[in-house]
Order: sequence, then C-alpha cells, then structure tokens
Amino acid sequence: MPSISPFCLKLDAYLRITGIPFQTVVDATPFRGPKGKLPWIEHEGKKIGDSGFIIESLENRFGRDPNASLSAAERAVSLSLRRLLEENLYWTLVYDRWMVEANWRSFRNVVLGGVPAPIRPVVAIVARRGVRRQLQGHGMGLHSSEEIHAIGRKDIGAIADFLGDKPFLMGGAATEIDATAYGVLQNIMNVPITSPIQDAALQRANLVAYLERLQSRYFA
Ligand SMILES: N[C@@H](CCC(=O)N[C@@H](CS)C(=O)NCC(=O)O)C(=O)O
Repeated sequence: MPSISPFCLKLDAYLRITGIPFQTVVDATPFRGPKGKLPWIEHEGKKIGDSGFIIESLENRFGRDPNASLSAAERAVSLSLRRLLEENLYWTLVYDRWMVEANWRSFRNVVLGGVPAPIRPVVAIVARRGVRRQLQGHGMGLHSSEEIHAIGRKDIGAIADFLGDKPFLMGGAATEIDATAYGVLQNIMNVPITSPIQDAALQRANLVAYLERLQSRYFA
C-alpha cells in the first residue's frame, strides 16, 4: 500500500484514475503543508492543502472530471458518501489505530517511522495526546469502544449495500468517490490491525472484490 494516510491514498488514487502525472514526496510529519495536514501538493509554484481542494484545483487546471457523466442527483449521493467516509468512518479508523493498545503498539512505529528513533517515544506520547483531543473534539472519541465499532460496522454495511454488484460505487466506471473509498477502505481492510470493523468489512465479499478491482486496475 503506497500510504497509510487515507487522504494521501485517496489523492494518489484520484491522480491514477484521471491519469494526471505526479510525483510523490514523502514527509515524516504533516506540519509543513499549508494546513498542517497531509496531503498537500506543490503545483506551478503554489502550495495547496486538503485533498478536496487539491482535487478541485486540478479539475479546473486539467479539465479532467471523473464525475462528468454523473447527474446532479448522483453527484449529491457521491458527496454524501464522501462525507460518510471522510468525516465519520475515518474517525473510527483513527480510534482503532491510535487508541486500541494492541494496534497502537505496532502502528506507532509505522506512523512515526520517519521520526528519528531517539526522540520517537516522546513524539509518540505528544502525538497520541493530540489525536485523543481530535477524537474528542470530533465527538467520536466520546463514545465507548463498543459504540465506535457499532458506528463503523454500520457505515461499512451501508457502503457495501450501496455498492451491491456494481463494479464501482457510481456504476460501471470509476469516479471521484472511488478514490475516497479506496483510501479509507484499504486502510481499514488491508492493514495489520485488530478491529471488529475490519472483520465486518472483510466479510462483505463485494467490498473485498471492489478493492481488488481498484488495486489491479490502478495500482498494479
Ligand atoms: N480534509 C483533509 C483531511 C486530511 C487529514 O486529516 N490528514 C491526516 C492524515 S490522514 C493528517 O494530516 N493528520 C495530522 C493531524 O491532524 O495533525 C483532506 O481531505 O485532506
């Protein structure tokens, strides 16, 4: 998997779906970007932060809109799914990685792999405290573990039901929402963590096949 960041992986998938040429740059922390988060890009001398705004600016610049064939109603559904994945399900994944002890023990070495080893333990404590605050500010972190996993399983069920037997979420061709879904679902389903949300997702054969389809078509 090229990135453990769902939003970086989303942008990577979007660029591959649209065929816009790019070069990946890896950084140890998200703080150098214009919004202090990943991903961010540099294009024609401008720095742009936030995957959504990056995609909008690339669409304007390159005129390649993978949603071009969608009706207004389909675009509305696609946006709603995107919000579900990015603004809700994403936070259950953050909880599983950062707050569940068994996962955190291995994940901290991955997420902080670019931080020099001698200062990593201190950075881990500070970073984890920051993520706990983010989870509480969002509201997801106020729920019990069982509640968070129930929320995540419900979202996974909705996505799998909506996908049904279609090749891609909006039909026969990959559109922008598939980039988001790929970024988030890969980071739930194909990572070495213990999570009832991962278990639920792996039981949905259509979701497993969907990720394999995107993987072989765009990340072979
Ligand atoms: N809305 C942003 C979300 C980006 C985001 O949350 N990125 C995470 C990595 S997956 C990040 O940089 N987190 C660091 C932090 O919040 O300090 C987008 O679409 O790009």
